Amino acid sequence: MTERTFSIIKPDATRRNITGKIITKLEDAGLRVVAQKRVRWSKADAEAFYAVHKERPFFNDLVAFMTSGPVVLQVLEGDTAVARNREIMGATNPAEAAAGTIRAEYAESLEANSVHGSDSPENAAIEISQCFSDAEIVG
Ligand code: IDP
Ligand code: MG
Repeated sequence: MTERTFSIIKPDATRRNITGKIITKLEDAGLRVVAQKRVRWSKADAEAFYAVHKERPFFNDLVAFMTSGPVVLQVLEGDTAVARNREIMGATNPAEAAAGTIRAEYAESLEANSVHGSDSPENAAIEISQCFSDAEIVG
C-alpha cells in the first residue's frame, strides 16, 4: 500500500555534506522524495517536534543537537513507506544497526545518528503536517 512517512536528515549529516549519499540510500530502497526543505530549527521547533521525549534524560541534549546546524526535512512516499524507511535507517544505536543501513554506514553516535523516521503511519501524518503544507508535497 502506498503511504507517506516523515524523514529528517540530521545536523551531523548536513555538517559532513552527505545529504546526497543518504537520499540515494532512500531512493535505492524504493522511496520517493515528494517534499523536501533545508531549514535551521529553533529551540522551540525542536522541543515541539520531540515533545514525546520531553521526560527522557537525553531530551535537552537532543534539542541542542537538532538545533546545532541545518536539517533537511522530507516527506517520503512508497509502498509501506513507514516500515521501509525504518528498515533502511537501521537501529537507533548505530552500534546495533544492520550492515548496509544508513545509521550503520553514516551515524556518528547514538545521538548523532544522521536520520529521523516516523515510527507509525499515525505519527507520520502528525509530523508531516507539523512541517509541510499540502501545497509543498508534490507526489
Ligand atoms: P528513533 O530516532 O530511532 O525513532 P527515538 O527513541 O525516537 O529513536 O529517539 C529519538 C532520537 O533521540 C534518536 O534518534 C537519537 O538521536 C536520540 N536518542 C535516543 N536515545 C538516546 C540516548 O539514550 N542518548 C542520547 N540520545 C538518544
Ligand atoms: Mg522515534
